Amino acid sequence: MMSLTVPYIVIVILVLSALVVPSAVATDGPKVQATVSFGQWQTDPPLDRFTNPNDRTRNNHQLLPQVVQIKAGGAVNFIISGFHEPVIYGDGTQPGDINTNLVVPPPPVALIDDPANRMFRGIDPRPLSQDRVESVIFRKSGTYLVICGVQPHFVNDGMFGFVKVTGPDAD
Ligand SMILES: [Cu+2]
Repeated sequence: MMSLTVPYIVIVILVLSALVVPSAVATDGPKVQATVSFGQWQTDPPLDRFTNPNDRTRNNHQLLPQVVQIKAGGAVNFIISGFHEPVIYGDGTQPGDINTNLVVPPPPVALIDDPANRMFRGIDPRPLSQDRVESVIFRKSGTYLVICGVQPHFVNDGMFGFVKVTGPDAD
């Protein structure tokens, strides 16, 4: 009898704990996550990636949507198509604050490497498959700048956006 009673109590405690946890952290409800398309393959004229999977002349350099809003404790899933690198800066950073002369030099292209106020840098895209996902959690409210670290994409094409995170903070 004792051997059955103890596990039953443990299960009850675990179930009760599971009911409490979702109210303490933002793991449920609307705006707990958002998806950002980070670079897009073009379709006009038609693009056939079957034989040429990474035709850089047929890639669109935008964040879609450019602004997303989530709750603190939520995540943004960056769906990366093509040669790009998501880099995220702290609350209040503006595009003009980025020193685009600080770079990891080519080849094949300069990658912006300004560490000031940087809170996240995606994996080095040079040796990788170009299509991938990086999911990033935001625990504190604020407005966060997201740029593409590929220097000409940010400087020439304005490839950046913002993540707006609403409180309360998920500390
Ligand atoms: Cu890019």
